[in-house]
Parts: sequence; structure tokens; C-alpha cells
Amino acid sequence: MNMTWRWYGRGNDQITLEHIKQIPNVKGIVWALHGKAAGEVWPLEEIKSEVDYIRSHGFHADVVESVNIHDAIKIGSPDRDTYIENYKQTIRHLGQVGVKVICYNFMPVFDWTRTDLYHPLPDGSTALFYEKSKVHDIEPAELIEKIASSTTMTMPGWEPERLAKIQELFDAYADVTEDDLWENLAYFLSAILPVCEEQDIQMAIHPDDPPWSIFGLPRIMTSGDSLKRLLEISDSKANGITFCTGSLGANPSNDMVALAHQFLARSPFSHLRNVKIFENGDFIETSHFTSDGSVDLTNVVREMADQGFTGYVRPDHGRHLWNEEGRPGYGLYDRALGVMYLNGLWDAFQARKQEV
Ligand code: DNO
Ligand code: MN
Repeated sequence: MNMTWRWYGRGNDQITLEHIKQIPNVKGIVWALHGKAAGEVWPLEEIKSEVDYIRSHGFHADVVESVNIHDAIKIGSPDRDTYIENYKQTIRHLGQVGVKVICYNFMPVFDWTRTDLYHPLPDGSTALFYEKSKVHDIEPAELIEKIASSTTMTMPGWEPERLAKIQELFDAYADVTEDDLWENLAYFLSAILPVCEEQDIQMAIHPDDPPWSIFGLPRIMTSGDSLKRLLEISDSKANGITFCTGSLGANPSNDMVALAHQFLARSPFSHLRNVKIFENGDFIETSHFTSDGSVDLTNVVREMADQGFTGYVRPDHGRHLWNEEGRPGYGLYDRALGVMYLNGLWDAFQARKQEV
């Protein structure tokens, strides 16, 4: 297990590398050029400057999260090949500086989606919350109107420039079925995987979050069956998974320990976090502590230890503690607690293994 930390870059993250240095066992920084729009080539010089900065603090920069995929690729529109060529060029640049894993996702229009970014937990902290009825009882047209006219829709990643074009995007996806999305994913992967192999880079798809269709848009990376189907697209080692326990774990029918058993071998990267699921389908993010949530993180880490998992791991979203402000889900305190919990579980299972 190679412990890492997601960091948003100089001037773009309230946390510094000096802070992260003080968290035991964090070996690498999961980074990205956050200013780049999906579809743009990441220039080599900018990549080098970021990676040099990270390495000069004694961290590796092996994992990038995410190189986002242009909607034309997901929709399968005629201009997709241009964006695929750009993606390949970014892969080559990342290969040149020694990047090993690229996290990406294939969710239409929206990335991770919540209805409240600061929902109070009983202990007085706040966390990201998903209220099912708020998302499910709403038609896309109504949603667009609501976003345009309200400040209460607090979903992350809904940049104003993008929202201005949201109707256009919804229209472009109108005829895209789940099968189309699968086909477009396969088309994309067959084009880029040879370049990844050349560069010794593994792609690691992030599951859809939440793992079900929202606002009438198709979502395909939602379950063990999806992961299996993904791997069937290509046996290449470059075709991998980001094993995210909090995303898949929001659906109670996803048994994360069983999925870990089945899929860790093809997961060069893992996000470990917990969520508490309610009977009505709502869920809230919790601390990493196993009994605080619905995901059996203890036994997921046990699976890792049993398999001798050597991949990259990071704590995923955390709660907001002790009046900490900043980027929702990506504060210092709760993620640092998460790292230490995961370190403890890992060490305990390693010690146990040596006994037998
Ligand atoms: C959700 C988070 C996301 C994720 C991106 C991947 O679980 O980990 O920020 O990293 O959606 O592209
Ligand atoms: Mn995740």
C-alpha cells in the first residue's frame, strides 16, 4: 500500500506540502493541472514545473487525478478524434516525467454530485450529503431552471461557464443510451491504451458517484458487473480501476469487501472512505472509522493486506472539523485522521500476516 494525498496545487489549495509532510506515511501527491479544461493538451513545461515542485518536497508524483474526458468523447460526436489525439499527447507528456497512473471518469455532464456540502453530523462536524428525493424527483428541464435561478443547488463542480451551456449538453446527451456510453468508452480505450503501454502508464477509471443514473443521464460505472465489463474491453494491464469504496459503497447492493476481493488485482489506485446509507436512499459521508458508516473498511484493508496490495491508496473525502474552511470534502484534519486509521489497519493486518 502506497499512501498518497490529493492536493490541488500551489495557490489553489489551502493545504501546503509542508502540512502534508507531517502526516505519517504519506509518500506521494496525487495531482493534476487543475486549470485545464477537459480536452486540452497539458503542456510538458507546466507538467514538469508541478512535478518538480512536488518532488522537491520529497514526495513522488506517480498518480494524476484526473485527466478529464471531453464530452465529445462520451457522446461519440464526430469531433471526438481531435480530443482523443489531445488526450494521447497528454499521456505522452505525463509518461515523460514518469507518471504511473491516470485516474479518470466517464460520467456524463456531472462529476460527483451531492445536495448539501455542509450537512451537520450528530458530532457537530459537517459532511457532504446526498438527499435522494432532491435529485430524483426532478426533471432535467426543471433542474436547469432551478440552477439558473437559485443559489440553493450546491452541487460541486458546476462551474458557471459550464452551466451556461447546460441545456446544450443535455440536448447532446438526449439520445445517448447506456450501451452507447459503453461503446464510446471502448472506442476511447482502444485508441489510448497502446499509448499508455508505450509510456508504462495505467488508466484507472473512477466509479460513478453516486453509482446510479441522475437527472435522466446514463451512468455505467456503478457495480461489480460494470467493473467486469470494463475489464472485458481489454486485458491490457493499462486498463485499470480506481477502487473507490465511498462511490460504489453508496449502493448497499455493492459489497465492497467482495468487490475488493475480485477487483483489487486490477486496481492500481484506491480511494478509501466511508459513507452511511439511509433506508430512503440518502447517504452522508462519515469519518473513515468502520463503525461510523456502512462500508466495512476494516475488511477492505484486510483484503489489501491479504493480497499484498502494492497500489496507490488515498483517503478520499473527509468531514469538516474544528471550524476548518476550504474546499468541500478536501480539508486537512479529517483526511489526516483517515490516513492514520488506514495506516493502523494496514500495520495490524501486516503484523498478523507475519504471525501465521
Ligand atoms: C469521489 C472523488 C472524486 C473523483 C473524481 C474522479 O469519490 O474521489 O473527486 O476523484 O470524480 O475523476
Ligand atoms: Mn473517489
